[in-house]
Amino acid sequence: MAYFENVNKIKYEGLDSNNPLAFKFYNPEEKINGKTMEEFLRFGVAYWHTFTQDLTDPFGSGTAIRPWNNYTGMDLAKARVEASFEFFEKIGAPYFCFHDIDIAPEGDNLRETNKNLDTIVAMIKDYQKDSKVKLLWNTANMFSHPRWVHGAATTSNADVFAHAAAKVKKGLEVGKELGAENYVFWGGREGYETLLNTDLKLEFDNLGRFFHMAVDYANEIGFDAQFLIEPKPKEPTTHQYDFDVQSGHAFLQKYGLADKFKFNIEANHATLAGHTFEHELRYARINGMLGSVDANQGDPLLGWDTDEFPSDLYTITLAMYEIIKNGGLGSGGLNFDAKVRRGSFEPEDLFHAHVAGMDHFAVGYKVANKLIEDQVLENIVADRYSSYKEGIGLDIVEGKTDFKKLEDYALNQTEIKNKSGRLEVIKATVNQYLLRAYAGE
Ligand code: XLS
Ligand code: NI
Ligand code: NI
Repeated sequence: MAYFENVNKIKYEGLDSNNPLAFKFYNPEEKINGKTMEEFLRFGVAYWHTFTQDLTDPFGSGTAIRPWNNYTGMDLAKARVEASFEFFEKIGAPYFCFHDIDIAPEGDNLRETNKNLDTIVAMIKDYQKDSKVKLLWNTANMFSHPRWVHGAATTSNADVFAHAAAKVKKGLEVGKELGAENYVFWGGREGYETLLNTDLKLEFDNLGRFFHMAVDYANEIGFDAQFLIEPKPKEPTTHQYDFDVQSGHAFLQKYGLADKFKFNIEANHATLAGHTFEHELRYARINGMLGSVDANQGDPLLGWDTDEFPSDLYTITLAMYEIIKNGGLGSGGLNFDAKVRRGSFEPEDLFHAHVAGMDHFAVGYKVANKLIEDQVLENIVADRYSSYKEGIGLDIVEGKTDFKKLEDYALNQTEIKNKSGRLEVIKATVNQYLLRAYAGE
């Protein structure tokens, strides 16, 4: 049975195509630097946004028309699996991602929940046999149910901590069963509302203990996926512990976990933290911590996680610049942690949204690649820091100076000259590269 009868397999038709259900830029087979776009970009579909959620917002109920809407309970979960593999196949995304409760409903207790999960996991495994589609990552939803009200690994309630451990234990087993390439920890409720009732030190220490136990258990069962922390500064919690990559990295280092984890960086979370997307990617990259990406974008006029499909070509280009410089994402990928707007409620909108996201990343990839090929930013940066290549600058970076020597040098300086940073022309150059891509060059 087909759930998306009106949609055929999406093909690459090129820049001149007017077919909304065709790629204009993303050509999965096109090779860049010896790799096909499909191999390098590693697109993933987020199960929760695409198959589970109904476009509810805080002021109104769901609007989504979905061909599986007439099912309930486990039948609904099964219908979603069938629909999802049809979707993956038609859109041509090689990966998907899910939270445990996206794929199977919670039962009355943990045993029942795990049983539901086992049924659906077996079904997914069966579908995977006839499909190229792989699991980029899975995770445990430890934020929706009321039990997580005070947190999961950072809860004030030890019984909840134990429940969280059991959920992640199961998640690691599921990941292993389905061949997940990564396992994600997003601390939706790991944080606090107010310090007035919070033991900050105990909560951080418990988070460290929790992650160590997760690492140990993965080793024990031979699950070798890359572990990823997904930072977000706030929402739903007022202050979230994995605030951004820099603070997350400090946490991992303090608790001796830095060699076990990398980061899953989400564009909208970066901007909520007051950073650009590319800042988070750069910080992770220069520290060898760039693991995977949740490809979406926020609305600059709104202060929350709107999870829109990515369309800002400028930002995407700068993000792809970081990813290329990183040598790709390794076992990570570009997961569309993005939902169609509440007004885009028809099933076909799910395809339009993914076509747009994939095309936009293909543009960014090509433009960034060209920028790097021509060494545009590299030359600018090399020139800007050229004073460290010789003389006193070289002594500084080689550790051959101290304050006395530097004072001696400074006292004998006649005139200090700075060079222009040339911000405007640099931005114009990046735009020029983008516009050339529009022109198909
Ligand atoms: C929410 C997060 C979430 C994670 C996975 O803001 O982005 O969807 O990606 O738990
Ligand atoms: Ni995310
Ligand atoms: Ni998010």
